[in-house]
Amino acid sequence: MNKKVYFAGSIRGGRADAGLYRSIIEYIQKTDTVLTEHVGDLSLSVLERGRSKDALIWAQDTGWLKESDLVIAECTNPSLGVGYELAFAEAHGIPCYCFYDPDKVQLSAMIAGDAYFTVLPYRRAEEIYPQLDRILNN
Ligand code: 6K6
Repeated sequence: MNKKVYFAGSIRGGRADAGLYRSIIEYIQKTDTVLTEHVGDLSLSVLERGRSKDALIWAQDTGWLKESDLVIAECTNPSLGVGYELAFAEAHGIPCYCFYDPDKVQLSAMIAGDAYFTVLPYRRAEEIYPQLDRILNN
């Protein structure tokens, strides 16, 4: 269907799940466009960057959010940036789907308690892909 998907996953919040992010991104890319492929980059540097660089990242990411058809977030690894992106997407009326593993984390009440978000718990990564098919209408 070639939807524009904004995939959100932790960067400075921690990269423990980066391999899963990459697998999800590659799966979505079989049928649709992922605007944020770098989130699944296993070599991504999470070193501190200057404020001017951060301003460019914010401008680029909020621009991509505004043009996206939907947001898919992997929320198991808590991330301020992912929480911000979800709130930003909600403010712009963009549908948001939030995956997380309840055996690893208690999802923030600010996500779990907001009926705007479609929250999708999973216990094995394989459970994510059929859900993606449903979300993307494939
Ligand atoms: C990109 C490639 C190499 O280095 C970078 C610089 N960092 C970021 N680039 C693009 N988006 C970013 C970057 N840092 C955070 N984000 C956005 O915030 C992503 O879209 C993630 O979904 C989210 C992660 O937030 P933190 O708070 O975990 O960093």
